[in-house]
Amino acid sequence: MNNYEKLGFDKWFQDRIEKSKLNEFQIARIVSVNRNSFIVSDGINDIYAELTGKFIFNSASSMEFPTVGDWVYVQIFNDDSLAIIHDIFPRKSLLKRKTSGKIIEYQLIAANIDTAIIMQSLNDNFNLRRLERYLVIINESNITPVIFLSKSDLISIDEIDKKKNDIYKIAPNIQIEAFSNNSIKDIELIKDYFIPSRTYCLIGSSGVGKTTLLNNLIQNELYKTQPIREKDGRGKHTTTRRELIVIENSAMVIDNPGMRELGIISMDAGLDETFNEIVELSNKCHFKDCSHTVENDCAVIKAVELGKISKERYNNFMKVYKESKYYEMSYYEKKQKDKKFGKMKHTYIKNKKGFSNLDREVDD
Ligand SMILES: Nc1nc2c(ncn2[C@@H]2O[C@H](COP(=O)(O)OP(=O)(O)OP(=O)(O)O)[C@@H](O)[C@H]2O)c(=O)[nH]1
Ligand SMILES: [Mg+2]
Ligand SMILES: [Zn+2]
Repeated sequence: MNNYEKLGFDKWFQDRIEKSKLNEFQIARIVSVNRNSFIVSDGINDIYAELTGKFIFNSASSMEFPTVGDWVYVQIFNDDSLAIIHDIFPRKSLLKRKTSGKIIEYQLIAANIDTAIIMQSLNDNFNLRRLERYLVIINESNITPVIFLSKSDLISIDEIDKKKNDIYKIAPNIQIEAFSNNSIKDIELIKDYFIPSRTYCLIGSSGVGKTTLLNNLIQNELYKTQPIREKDGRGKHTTTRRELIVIENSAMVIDNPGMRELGIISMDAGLDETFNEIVELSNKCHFKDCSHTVENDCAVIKAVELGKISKERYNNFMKVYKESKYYEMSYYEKKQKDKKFGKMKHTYIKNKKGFSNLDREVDD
């Protein structure tokens, strides 16, 4: 295995190399982002990097800028002390979230992640509804989700089993690991879980123990952790930036700051997968734009009444569904939007060479 392959440059990326670029450029992976500067790795060295002016000028939206985990073409100068980023590889996967506020804007979390580890602490952060929201985001990103339940030292085995069962009810095929960061034995077991050259991303609320796990995996207190506030049991947002870290067995882990709120992107793939049986049923509703609340002949409500779908699951679905932008729009608005979307896309492509902020609508 060469150094690139070790860093995760697998067949998927090899098939997408633009051979002519290799005359001029080298390949590297973004390991951290700091406003407009980056650290890239070629598998041996970490190198400070910046974008070319052309790249900045030609990028119409934040989605086109490199993020942690991206593969890029670079030119390296001065004995590995500076790299210039010329272009970016297609992304195998992209984890992003909608930022708060009315305008649809995205914050990129990480690119080219194989597995996202959703972490909740068993004692006070466990929440099925939040879990479902994370699952929606991950499922629409082409990434495998797994669930790590931390702080198992703080509750009984019976309680752990019950919580696991509750998760299986909403996500029957998901892998769940309960563990304690304070147990050497647990950490040894958790380590086996990480496969060399794959990229993992830790996500979950502040204070659940993401960075503590990372420190355990690299057997070093390299990264800062902090006790949670006594008063409300919440974390303090100790981690403030994203970074790709190669752990002992050469798997890669991206730590993340705890996320306060998650924006659901739209009524698409993620919601479909997370609430698969409900979305399928909704095709059988009498009204095409059924809100599944008061309508006669609503297949979803019927299934709830017959006990085929639990009341809880229905409620969770409705909460997420209502937050999806699509739901809030009237039928008329939806039609207008679809039309406008077609037009916008057109203008966008035309304007792409210049600087345009139409990308917001187009990405929606
Ligand atoms: N009892 C117990 N405490 C833990 C465990 N894991 C982490 N902690 C403690 O929880 C606190 C928060 O841990 P962090 O690793 O900083 O949490 P984080 O998820 O990285 O938080 P942010 O960086 O703010 O997103 C620290 O005081 C840890 O020592 C665990 O398994 N059991
Ligand atoms: Mg942290
Ligand atoms: Zn319905």
